[in-house]
Amino acid sequence: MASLWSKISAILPFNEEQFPLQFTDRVESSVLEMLKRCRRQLYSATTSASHMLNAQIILDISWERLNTGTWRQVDKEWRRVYSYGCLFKVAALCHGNPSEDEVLQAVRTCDMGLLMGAAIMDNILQVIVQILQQETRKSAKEEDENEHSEAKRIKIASPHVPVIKEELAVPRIKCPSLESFNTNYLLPLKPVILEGITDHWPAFNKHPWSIEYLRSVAGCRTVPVEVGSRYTDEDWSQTLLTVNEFIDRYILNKDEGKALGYLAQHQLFDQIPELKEDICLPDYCCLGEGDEDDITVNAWFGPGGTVSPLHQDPQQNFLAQVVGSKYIRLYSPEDTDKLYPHQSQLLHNTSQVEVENPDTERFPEFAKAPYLECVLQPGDVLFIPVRHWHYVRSLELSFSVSFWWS
Ligand SMILES: O=C(O)CCC(=O)C(=O)O
Repeated sequence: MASLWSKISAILPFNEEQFPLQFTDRVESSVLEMLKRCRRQLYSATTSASHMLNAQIILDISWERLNTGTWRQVDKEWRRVYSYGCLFKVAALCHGNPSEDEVLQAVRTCDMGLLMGAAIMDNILQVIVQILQQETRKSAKEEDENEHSEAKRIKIASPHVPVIKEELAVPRIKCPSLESFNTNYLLPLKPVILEGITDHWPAFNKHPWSIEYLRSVAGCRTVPVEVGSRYTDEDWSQTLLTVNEFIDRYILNKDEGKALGYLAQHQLFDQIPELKEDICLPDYCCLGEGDEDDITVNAWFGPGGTVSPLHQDPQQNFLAQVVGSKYIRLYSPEDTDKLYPHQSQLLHNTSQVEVENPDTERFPEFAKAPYLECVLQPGDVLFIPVRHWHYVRSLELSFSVSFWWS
């Protein structure tokens, strides 16, 4: 991997003078001095253990700042310092002739910077991680070939598939015109399943999404994962895992008896642009008032049985099913009083009711709330109007993508 360093150094500024290190005085001068020392070392001909040590000092100091107070209170300057720490650590790891393990550590370091830091130097960590991934892909491919039958080993749970009553079924429509969608669904805020609008997505054709494909484009990438059946449960938590670890542990269930895991997050497509290229924004988003850049694209990847409790969101939503199927219930915001939202500020958008097993004594009005339901199949896109309550349970291994837009 000797050429790796030449690829990385080619995207670094040409010399120390051109390497930006500008911070406000909220970053202490001692930290700035340490950053400058790392910068000097980056351009020195020799490498020594102190390069790694100094990068780690920056990471440790900024990590403490990142973990003080709530995330909103964290000063962006400290997130930038953290990203610089990641950049210097990656340089220390990849200088010379890094081992496979050092390259994997460098990928993880870039991901930590992308997740916890703030963009620096035209998002240089994103560019570096692409270079690193090209190196790791070769060995990942070999492993894939050895494990090519793993998809067949996925335990098929026998999910409880509800029978959808015709009168409660979310209507379906094939490729409506923009005008027809606007008049009949968007303006009156009525849910509908749009069929046939994802046929051209590479995720269904050029690169059909599968466990093998995910391993090949993102296996070594570190991502946040939700652990637990549902986010309202007390034992629910979040952790960081590589996509390979997530698949082994929660999709292939190698650790028998573990809780459910859900890769549910909005950064995935920014972190792994190859995956974003496999999906397309639905044209209907142009009917909104917001900019295309304001659309949030979320990934929802998990085994059968993951549940998103009944909740509402402040934006319009297109929920597209790519792999597997999901049972979904929708309630109108007009019926919020029958849905018993949690009292706390944090969960006020989430109902206390377990939709498929309601406690009728505690929540007597719930049974009176009218609803629509559906089983979302690959290729279907469900329009969930703004503030419509939705409950989602995956019936099998599932990957969906949602677009939040205004
Ligand atoms: O698919 C899921 O589990 C939840 C989707 C969701 O809540 C959303 O897109 O807002």
